Amino acid sequence: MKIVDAKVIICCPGRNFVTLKIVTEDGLYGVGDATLNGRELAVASYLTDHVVPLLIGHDARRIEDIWQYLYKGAYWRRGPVTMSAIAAVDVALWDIKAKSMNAPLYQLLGGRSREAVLVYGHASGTDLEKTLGSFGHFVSLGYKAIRAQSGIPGLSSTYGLSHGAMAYEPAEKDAPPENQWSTEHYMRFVPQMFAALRKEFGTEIHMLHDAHHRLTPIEAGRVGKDLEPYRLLWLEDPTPAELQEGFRLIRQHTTTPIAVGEVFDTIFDCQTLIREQLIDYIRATVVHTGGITHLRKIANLAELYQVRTGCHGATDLSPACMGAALHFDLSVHNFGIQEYMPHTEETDRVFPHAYSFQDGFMHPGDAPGIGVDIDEKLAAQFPYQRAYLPVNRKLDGTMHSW
Ligand code: EZ4
Ligand code: CO
Repeated sequence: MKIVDAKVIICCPGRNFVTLKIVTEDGLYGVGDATLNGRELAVASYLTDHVVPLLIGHDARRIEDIWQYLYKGAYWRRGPVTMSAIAAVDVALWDIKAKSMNAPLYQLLGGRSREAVLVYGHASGTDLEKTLGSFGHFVSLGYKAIRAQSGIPGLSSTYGLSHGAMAYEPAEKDAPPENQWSTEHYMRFVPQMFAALRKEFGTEIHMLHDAHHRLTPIEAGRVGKDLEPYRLLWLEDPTPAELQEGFRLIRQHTTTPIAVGEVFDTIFDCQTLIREQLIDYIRATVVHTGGITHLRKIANLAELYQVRTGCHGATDLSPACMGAALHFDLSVHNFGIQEYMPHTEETDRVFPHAYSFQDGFMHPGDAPGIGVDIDEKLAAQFPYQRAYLPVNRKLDGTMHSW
């Protein structure tokens, strides 16, 4: 089953997506997401200029071998650009293989381990009252787990807040927007927010929170301790994880479960975190971590240490990534939860898909392959638009992370 063609499709149906489509000699094709928010064209070039020419003539069935060929063959290992490009090839090949067997991908991954995939939605508001209202909206839609983010008194703007009722898009056109940050203001406010949420919505619903890498380890220990009474499902990205040892300090101070890894690109980024049981959920995802092939290895390592998966699933991950992630989630034994933010209606039209949401759970559907396609003609009507994630500055102007 020789690969005869491969092409990169860049489109912006509300936000930018990079998609790889691989075609075989029998006319079967597969798609894979290659979107890297704010650096999209670097991955597109990596694929078009350096990967596509190598793929032509390869046997599409040799998924593991092609993965190793691209990873080891590049000489320059790891990094988000490389690993997103490899992920796109990997997912397109899994899509092709599953289609060739007329089976949904999860059947090739060992079959389903559960009925459906628990997802969490995103409540947010510019102040506490609006966040409570948004949380109630997600409860009414049937969500069983909800992340809460809020504007913070004393700060003019905060990362991670949605501009509409449902769609959430952190990147903005042309140049990075600037947000304000003060750890002191944040640390005073967050426990109050969860006290109010638990008071209004009770103990049954799962609550999550994302600190977006903005705390030092000891500050994160304090936040985790202050949030213990509110029993979060997780506190996400408490501190930047380049320093994996930093999480030891957090663990010494709190039993609030910790999730990290949406910016990771290989198993090497999380091996200390997992082996030392410094985290509870690993957020590495299909598109930024080398595809299904590599993510399964991370999940298998995590299983040994009772760490569960919690894949990143923001809107900058395309429906092709969401489809692949749901097959992974349904099949992998140590699944925990999947992030879900619905895409815009234009995005859903450009990427017809078999997956669905019902009552707080998702299912990848039973269409052969990953169950996600791309309408190339429609995609061509939405050309690329430069956009960047925001930066964060402290009140005195110093750059802060996110
Ligand atoms: O900042 O997807 O948990 N979700 C997040 C997201 C990420 C964006 C980055 O592109 O933190 O909002
Ligand atoms: Co996050």
